[in-house]
Amino acid sequence: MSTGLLSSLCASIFPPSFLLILFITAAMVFFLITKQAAPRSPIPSLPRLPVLGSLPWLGGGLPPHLLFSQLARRYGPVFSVYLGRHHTVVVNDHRHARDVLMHRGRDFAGRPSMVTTDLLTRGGKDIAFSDYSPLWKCHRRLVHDSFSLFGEGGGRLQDIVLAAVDGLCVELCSRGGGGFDPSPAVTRAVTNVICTLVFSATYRHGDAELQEVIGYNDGIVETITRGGLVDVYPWMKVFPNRYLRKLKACVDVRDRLLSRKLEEHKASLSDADPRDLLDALLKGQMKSGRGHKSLGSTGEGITDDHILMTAAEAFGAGVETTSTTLLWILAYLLHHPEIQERVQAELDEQVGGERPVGVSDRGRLPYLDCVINEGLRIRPVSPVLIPHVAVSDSSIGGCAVRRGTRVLVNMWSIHHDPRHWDKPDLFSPDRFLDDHGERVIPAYFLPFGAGPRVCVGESLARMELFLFVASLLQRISFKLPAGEPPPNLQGRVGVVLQPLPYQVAVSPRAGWGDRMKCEGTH
Ligand code: STR
Repeated sequence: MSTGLLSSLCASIFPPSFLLILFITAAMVFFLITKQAAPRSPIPSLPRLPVLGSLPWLGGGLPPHLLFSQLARRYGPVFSVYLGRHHTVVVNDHRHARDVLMHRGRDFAGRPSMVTTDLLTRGGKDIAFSDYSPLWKCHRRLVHDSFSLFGEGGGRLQDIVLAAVDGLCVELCSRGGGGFDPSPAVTRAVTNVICTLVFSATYRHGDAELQEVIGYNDGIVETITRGGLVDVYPWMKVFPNRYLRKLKACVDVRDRLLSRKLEEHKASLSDADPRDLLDALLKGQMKSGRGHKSLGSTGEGITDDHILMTAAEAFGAGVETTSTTLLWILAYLLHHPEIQERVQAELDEQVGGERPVGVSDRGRLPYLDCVINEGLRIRPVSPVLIPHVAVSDSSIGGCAVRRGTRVLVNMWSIHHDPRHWDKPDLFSPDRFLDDHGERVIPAYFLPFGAGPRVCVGESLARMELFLFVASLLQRISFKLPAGEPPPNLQGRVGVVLQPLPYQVAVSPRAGWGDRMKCEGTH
């Protein structure tokens, strides 16, 4: 039958308007069916070779966050690369990041198993690197609840931090107006806070055990950074690797020290309030019932290994991140003395110099809060967060993503997106204040991540940063030493994004100078 005959036959049976409606309806049904069946255009992907993956196209020597930001300009905000044989989606804008972290947070809450972190965490008995599982959720809740004990209400953290800040101020002032690198003193103070928080130890300057803690931590940081290639190509672990060897040695020292502390705590545990994080974890472990059968697939609950790895991670995470953020903020204040003066004016007006700053002052010090936020925005310590893994088939921005795909969230590009931040490379705390001088937290500011994997120490970290910055600036002014260039702000990527070493000169502020001199002579 010819089409001409068919159409004249149809036209004689159905009126033309009916045919038109039928056609439109059929087209709509077809469109809806095909839209559901096939995802929208797939995620743009870099080329790849067998074994090497996309490595040849990832050259140029740029650190990952900058490289990905550059690739996003060419491939769009979401693209995929093969890191070795691992299909990895890289997300560079806040809308898709919120999809991954929050809206579909559970789908993407997995973690890859990596050679270095498995070694660091006894195969994922920690919080940050452990894969998503019912046991992990229970472990995370326990850590969260234990942290809360030292949080806002308790005031314990405040006492611990203020004691460490006192020591830090004395140490900084004893170096006087000449130039020096503030990093060792800041790291020591922050390490001391974590030692007190985790196992109630407070160390004096030069204490052998404190040096041991700082030593193994430095070793882990260095070796994780340099030995990381085995994480991309796990088969490389068959070759001798001096970084992996050193990492193992440092982890051994760490575990010996922490096991000793754990045993001491077990022996002296009482019904009284927990003295520190180890006590809180041990009590929580007892309450949740050791060896709780319904939890893990292996049938075991929170074990001593979990407690040990939590303590170890609290160290690593608590020291590296906080000291690095403090050093970034200080570096930017050296570039912007007018911002330092404005924070100090706010402190003088709201707190004065007669008493220490407390957590309860936070509401009265909005500008100081903005300075901290701006530091966290412009130099996020974890510029591409920790890799996520899809634990089930899911999607990002409507594009299908298969289970097992790794996802990197490039927080750097989100925090420097010119569509959301005016002059993103400028340190400008005012962007966190609205027209009425009230604090605002934009949706595209996520320095601690978000969703099920959000940093478990966030509120602890924020409180600690607040107390450190406030107390330091209340008592001390920081200046560039005469003839020194301002700090290099480019940063160096290790386990966290760190500032390059720089020099600072300090002078005690009015009211504190005399006190410092007395204390400093001890
Ligand atoms: C630093 C070195 C160390 O001794 C232990 C750890 C384990 C936790 C890591 C930490 C590291 C680096 C910063 C991390 C942290 C977990 C969360 C934090 C990666 C390797 C960030 O996401 C910034």
